[in-house]
Amino acid sequence: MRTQVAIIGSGPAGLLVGAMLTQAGIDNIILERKSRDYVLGRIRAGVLEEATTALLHRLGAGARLTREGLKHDGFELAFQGEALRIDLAHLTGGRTVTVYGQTEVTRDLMDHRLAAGAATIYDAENVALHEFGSGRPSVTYMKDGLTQRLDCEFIAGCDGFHGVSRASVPQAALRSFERAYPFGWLGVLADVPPCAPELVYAAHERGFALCSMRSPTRSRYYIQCPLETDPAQWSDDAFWDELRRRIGEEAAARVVTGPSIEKSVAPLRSFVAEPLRFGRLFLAGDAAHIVPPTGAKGLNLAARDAYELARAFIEFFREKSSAGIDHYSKRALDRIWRVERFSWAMTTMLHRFPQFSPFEERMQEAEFRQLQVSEAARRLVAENYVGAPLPA
Ligand code: FAS
Ligand code: PHB
Repeated sequence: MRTQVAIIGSGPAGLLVGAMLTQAGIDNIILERKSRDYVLGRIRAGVLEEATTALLHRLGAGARLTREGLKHDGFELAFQGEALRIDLAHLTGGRTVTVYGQTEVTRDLMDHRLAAGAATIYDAENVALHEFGSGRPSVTYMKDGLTQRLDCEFIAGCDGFHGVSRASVPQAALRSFERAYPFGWLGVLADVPPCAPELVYAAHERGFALCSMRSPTRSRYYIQCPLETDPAQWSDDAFWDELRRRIGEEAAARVVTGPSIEKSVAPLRSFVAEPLRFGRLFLAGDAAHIVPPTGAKGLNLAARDAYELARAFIEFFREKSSAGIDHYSKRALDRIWRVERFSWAMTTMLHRFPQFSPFEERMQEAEFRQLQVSEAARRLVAENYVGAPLPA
């Protein structure tokens, strides 16, 4: 088989690269190691920047998002029980975010791809990348017990942090930067109404908690937990009790409890690989970087990578210009590091770090107090949270 761009991974990054290439008439095939249902079963992000929603609409994949997405023009920070609203719309000249689960984004993009007749090969096992340093890259994989080969002109490595793409790059050619946090997030999804109209990020001496949602009848909650936490060891009641201890009496009184429909632990990590290009192989999304979810950036960062990489491929095939692909890595990394900083800063301010000295704990409080007294400080948080607009 042959295609112009082989895309590894059917998460948001791979699906968005594929959708943009298909819209531009550039042939592409997605190789996904799991089934469609398995990919859709993963509960991940929940907040979309305007740039991400604009991209979905430009691709013609935004109809359900318009119907079901919840537009939010602010969120709340709570620090040891003191609340502070970040008025996104006021601070950014009207910019907002949309609450719409990553699962739904993935479903919409998969359905959009199917309707466009673009190919995704699910359950593709043992994917291997070949000769991407030359002008003749190819990908091999196992499907139904048979080894298949896909010749291509470019490979988009969109296969997440544990994927094969970054792992295929010779160690000497790649430099990575990592900060592993000494805790994780225990997340619960439940069909109960949210406790507040907007997201609540709460710092508490017992640990961080986040009140989020998926719809007016479905809530998503997180509490900071030790890395080795086994979600099965947490009863629903124990989770609800701990959540209410951390979010302040007013919000706690509004929490509606119910049976969890999903319960999982996610580790928190900051990670960047440099560079993002290796000959004909390009990394995008979690294959290239990881942010702690405190800034609601992971999915949005992946979407922006996908936008820039797909435009670079389109420029190459349409205008025979390599300017886009030659500048992709530097341009993306400049943006990625700024988002890494924001996600790291939000995580550092709001979580309980067992190894922090009393001085560092005062610095956490000072970060919050600075936001209380300075509109400029709140504007910086708001601008980072809503993200940069998509170019016209
Ligand atoms: P993804 O990991 O989504 O997709 C990669 C795809 O590649 C997967 O479908 C995988 O099956 C496939 N793949 C992997 N190896 C392969 C191989 N060898 N061959 C073929 N296919 C392969 N972000 C937020 O903003 N908020 C959150 O609350 C949040 N929670 C998260 C919780 C967890 C447990 C995780 C892991 C991430 C979370 N994230 C969150 C970040 C997440 O949303 C990512 O940023 C987003 O999924 C990135 O999308 P992709 O880059 O497409 O990677
Ligand atoms: C979520 O709803 O899953 C979510 C929202 C905001 C975050 C992280 C996760 O910062």
